[in-house]
Amino acid sequence: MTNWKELDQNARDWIMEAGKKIRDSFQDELNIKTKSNRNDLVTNMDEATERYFIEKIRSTYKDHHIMGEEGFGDELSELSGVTWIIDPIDGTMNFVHQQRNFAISIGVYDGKQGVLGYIYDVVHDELYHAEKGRGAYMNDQKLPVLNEVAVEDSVIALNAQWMTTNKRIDPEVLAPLVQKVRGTRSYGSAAIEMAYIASGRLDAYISMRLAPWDFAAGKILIEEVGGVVTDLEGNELNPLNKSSLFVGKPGLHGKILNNYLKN
Ligand code: 2AM
Ligand code: CA
Repeated sequence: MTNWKELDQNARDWIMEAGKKIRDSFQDELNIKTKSNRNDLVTNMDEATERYFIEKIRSTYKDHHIMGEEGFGDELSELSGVTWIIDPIDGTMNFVHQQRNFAISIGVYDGKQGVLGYIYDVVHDELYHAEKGRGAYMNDQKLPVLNEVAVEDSVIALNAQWMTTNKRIDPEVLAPLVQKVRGTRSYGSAAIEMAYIASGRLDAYISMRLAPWDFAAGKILIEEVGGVVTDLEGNELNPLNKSSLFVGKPGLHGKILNNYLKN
C-alpha cells in the first residue's frame, strides 16, 4: 500500500531542494545543447535536476516507475503501479533566455489515475499542488473553484506560432477566437500556463503539441478546481502520449470547442 501522505511530503521536500539548486545555478555558467532542432534546448541543469529526482525516488520507492523528459527514467508502454511523470525544467527556453517563467512539473499517477500534481515556479517561489479529490493549492492556500466566463471576457494563452503556417493547425482556425477574446498571453511554459488556469490568472490555454511531462501535473491541478482538460478535439488525454492540449474554465471550454475549434 502506498503511503500517499508520506509520498506527498517527500515530493515537496525534493521539489523545494531541486528549486534551490536551480536558483543557485544562476551564478554558474550554463551548458546549453540542442535536441531535435535549434529551438529545442536542454541544459546541464535539466539533466542534473532529473537525475536528482530519479536518485531520490529510486532509493526511497524501489517499485515505482519514472517517466522523465530527459530520458533517465524508464521506457514505459503502460501505466501500472505508481508512476512519477517528471519535467525537471518546463520552459527551458525561458530558463536559458530569461531566468524566469519556467517550472518543475511532477505528476504522480496510480495506474492511469493522476493522484498528486506539483508545479513549482522556482523563481517566484510559488508551489502549486493538488491531490485528487482534495483540492488544489498555491503555497498551501486553497484555490477556489473556477467560475464561468464569457468568451469575450476571457484571457487565453497560446503561442503565436499556431497563427502562422505550421504542420499542426490551419492558422485561420484560431483567428476568429483571437479576435473575440479580451486578450491573449504566451508564457512559454505549459506547466506555468496550466498553473495559471488553476489559479484563475488565465481562462483557457491551447497548445498543439505537448508531451506527458508537460501536462501530467497541470491536469490534476485544473481538474481539482473544476476546469476542463482535453485535447483539441475534446478527447481525454492519454498520459503516455504526446498530444494537443486544450484546457479552460468550465463552460468556456465547451463554448470555444464547439464554436471555434470544431469545424
Ligand atoms: P519544455 O520547455 O519542457 O521543452 C513551450 O511552448 C512549451 O511547450 C513548454 O512547456 C515546452 O516544454 C513545450 N514544448 C516545446 N516543444 C515541444 C515539443 N516538441 N514536444 C512537446 N512539448 C514541447
Ligand atoms: Ca523540460
